[in-house]
Amino acid sequence: MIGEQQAVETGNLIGGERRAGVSGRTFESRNPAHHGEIIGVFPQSSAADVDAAVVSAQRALAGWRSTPWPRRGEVILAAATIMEQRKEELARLMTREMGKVLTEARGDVQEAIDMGKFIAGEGRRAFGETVPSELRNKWAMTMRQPLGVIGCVTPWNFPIAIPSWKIFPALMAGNTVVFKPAEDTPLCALRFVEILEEAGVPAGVINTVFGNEEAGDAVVRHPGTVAIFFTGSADTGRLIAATCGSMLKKVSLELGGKNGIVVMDDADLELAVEGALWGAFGTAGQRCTASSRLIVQRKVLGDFTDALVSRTRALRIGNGLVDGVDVGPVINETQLRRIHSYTEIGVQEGATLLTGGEVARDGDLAEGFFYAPTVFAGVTPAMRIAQEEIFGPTTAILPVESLAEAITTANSTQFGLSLSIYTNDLRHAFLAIHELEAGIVYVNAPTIGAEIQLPFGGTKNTGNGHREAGGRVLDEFSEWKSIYIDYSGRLQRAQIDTDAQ
Ligand code: UN1
Repeated sequence: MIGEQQAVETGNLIGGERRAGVSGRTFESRNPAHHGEIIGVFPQSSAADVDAAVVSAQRALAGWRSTPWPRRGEVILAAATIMEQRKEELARLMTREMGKVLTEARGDVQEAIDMGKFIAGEGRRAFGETVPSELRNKWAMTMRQPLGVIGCVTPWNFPIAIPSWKIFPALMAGNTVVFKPAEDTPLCALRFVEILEEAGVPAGVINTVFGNEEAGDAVVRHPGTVAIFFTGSADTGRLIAATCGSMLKKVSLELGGKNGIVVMDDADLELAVEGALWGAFGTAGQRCTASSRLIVQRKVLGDFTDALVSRTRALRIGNGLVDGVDVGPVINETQLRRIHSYTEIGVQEGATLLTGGEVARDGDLAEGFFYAPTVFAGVTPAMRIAQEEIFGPTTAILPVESLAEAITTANSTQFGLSLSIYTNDLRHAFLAIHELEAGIVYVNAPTIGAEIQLPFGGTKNTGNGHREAGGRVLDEFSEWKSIYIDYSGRLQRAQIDTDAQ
């Protein structure tokens, strides 16, 4: 079997030690392309494990927050450099554990390297402001302070990149972290954290507890975590927001998407087809940015659909470690069933299934969780397949007559992560940039592929108004302190003594 290696067995990483879970229960991580292959065995953590992790993070806070910013930046840069050296090994591991094809796994690791390098520079650039005071002989300025112990709860679809978006800036700002990675990709998380340790992150600054939603819930509820950073489903996000709301805890949520590509009559059709194929079926559609709706103007509908279907049929499904494979497995059996249930829903709703729509079982594929890339046509905005996040290789073509209808259709979901338009008309492009309700808009490119130096996140039910990455990312991970220094030697009253000499 390709890439098979010995299964890893580990405990949680708390205070620089490997600790078995308190309950003694464990779970396995398995290869979604060959379900028989066990990748590793990890503790099924409970509230007691999370408590130990929080206590360890609290103990480490004083030392880490007082470590100079530039020194913290050097540690993060060292981590990014180690990742760069071990990129291939990490990518191969990711393909085995999560399933995405190797080229994309390399991209995932690269995104984390980019994030590390980008944020490390903040070590010498985390500026505050010097602000004029309204009073004479009085100085006013601001500085950033860490939040404290923060909880990071991350998904399986970007098993290294997404943790890096949260953990690198959290550490840069002087916070300590309790990290609960997804149950489907614990080994990627373990390797990422080991690299942080190797780079010089002191014991207790990052503490990792493996497990399922029980552990995640304990991280959210623990009174010692002062802020929660979560990427995952809208349903879970709502529960987390409610808990954090009642505890007055800061919470950053990056949730679902129902992203759409608009294809105008004046578009470069070949480019649009290629973009749709990549946006819909890259990562087997398991991106929150996946292009799950294709909103196509009538004149090009026939040609676009024909080209897309023939290109979709030519995609090679298989183990992502094999050269030439385009679409890997989906993450697990539950997701496979869920994806197929949406095929049934689409058919029941009266959409036309053009290709795919079934579990792929040929030969070796029966050993894993593969789903044939699926295209529906004749979809209307109200259908569930046009509204709900499927998180699999399924896309829906929605015909429209005009730019106005295209924009209304694109905006007609509860989510607002990423929208795109293919057009050669500058007017159409700029109108779309203004009118599309999303945190990210692309022109002549699909909805996936955000770069870390720009803010990432969405409007509406995609989140709660926060952004990850980008130039302002430290605002999410630090608090402002305002400092006034009165050197007049007498009492000066703000708002009252403003004219005093
Ligand atoms: C996600 O799917 O949760 O923009 C993140 C992209 C990637 C990140 C996706 N850079 O598609």
